[in-house]
Amino acid sequence: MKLYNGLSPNGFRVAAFIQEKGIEIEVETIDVMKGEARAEAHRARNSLGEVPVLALDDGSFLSESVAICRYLEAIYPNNPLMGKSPAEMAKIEMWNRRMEHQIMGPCAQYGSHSIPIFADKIEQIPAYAETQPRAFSKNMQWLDNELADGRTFVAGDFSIADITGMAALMICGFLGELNVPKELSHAQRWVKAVTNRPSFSVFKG
Ligand SMILES: N[C@@H](CCC(=O)N[C@@H](CS)C(=O)NCC(=O)O)C(=O)O
Repeated sequence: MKLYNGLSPNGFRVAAFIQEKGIEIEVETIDVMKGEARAEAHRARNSLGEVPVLALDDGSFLSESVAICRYLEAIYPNNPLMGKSPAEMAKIEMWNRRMEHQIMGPCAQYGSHSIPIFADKIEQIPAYAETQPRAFSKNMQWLDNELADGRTFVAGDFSIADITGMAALMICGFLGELNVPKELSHAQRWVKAVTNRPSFSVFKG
């Protein structure tokens, strides 16, 4: 097995997942900001020209960060991050989707519509990018309300859903325009809990 990965939100998700599971996988770095994910060599692994991609031992390639995590969870069941019982698995899936759409979404949209390298990939609308910090704050308010029951992590025990939220926080730090409002004490408690985990620094060496 070999992981083709690079500094990026979805790359973070898989890198942090691997660290949290306590497993080791050979990694080849793809420099996303230099456009290496779109090079022919990488498109042969993923026709969408994106990371992360996991090369399996049978010679095939698996892309999509959550699919890669699902595979790793199945072959390395220790330190489960995607739930054990059917109800836990479904709730974590629900929360992962929520964190992806509500929290990571505005960060990713802001980046996609404002970072020059993505102009080749999508039709950038700068005015749309400008709306995303407001969408992020609004959705953080929603998360704050959800966490008002005092729980530390979004879906019970620490899970892939928190990792997806951490990926959003990583982009926020990089972009500097999206912030978790200081007065949202429950959301801030979650931010503190997840950013204190060693896996939050997975890309900082
Ligand atoms: N749905 C995919 C999205 C993968 C994706 O968007 N990858 C981005 C980084 S977050 C990428 O490799 N972009 C390369 C490029 O646009 O050149 C996943 O979850 O893995």
